[in-house]
Amino acid sequence: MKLIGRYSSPFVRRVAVTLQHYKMAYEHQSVMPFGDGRADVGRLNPIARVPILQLDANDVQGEMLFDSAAILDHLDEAAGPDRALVPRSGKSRRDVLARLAIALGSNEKLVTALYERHFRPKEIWYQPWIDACEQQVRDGYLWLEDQFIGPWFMGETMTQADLTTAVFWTFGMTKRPGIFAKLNCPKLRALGERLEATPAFQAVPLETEMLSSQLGD
Ligand SMILES: N[C@@H](CCC(=O)N[C@@H](CS)C(=O)NCC(=O)O)C(=O)O
Repeated sequence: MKLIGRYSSPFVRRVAVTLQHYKMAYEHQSVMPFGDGRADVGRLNPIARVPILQLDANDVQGEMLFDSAAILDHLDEAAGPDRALVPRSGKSRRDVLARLAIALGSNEKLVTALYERHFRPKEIWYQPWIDACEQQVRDGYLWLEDQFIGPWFMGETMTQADLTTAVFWTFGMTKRPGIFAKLNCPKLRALGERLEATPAFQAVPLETEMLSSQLGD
């Protein structure tokens, strides 16, 4: 398998950490969907987005999977129901998917605001739109904090909700410490610190990229 996309992307990184967690071997092509990398990514994904997972088992040679959720769905299937980080059915599955939806949505709003701040000259940033996106980020994480049972999100068992939220928390703290350091989310903060210290996370350090340096706090 080959994972395409730089570990600066939280969507790529959650796939990579999951691969590490499942102890699945993979190659990594660290490429950004911006600048010089855009054409390379566009040759693989029609909308030039990462992550992409290129499969290589005999029956699926060369098949490309797009979008972190679809990729993780495939990895869960390959891991088997006993190891899968998303329960197979029922209320426990719905609960994990609900938390993932809010984590993903919050992270997408953060990325939307980052793009506005990065790609538009500062003089024409549309601040009401940035403020609205960042409020959705805060509301999403506060909801997640409220849902956290402990010691894991759903209680006794670690799920993809834990892994993804920890990856996104680290991304948020890195990109917008001015927002994340002020969020009253002690459980999410502790979750992030705990998981970042584990081998699966340590094997996939957050890579830096151009978006980070120009954004202030
Ligand atoms: N829903 C997608 C989001 C992926 C995404 O937004 N990737 C970003 C990198 S963080 C990207 O490729 N952006 C380029 C673009 O959208 O043009 C997923 O979960 O994989």
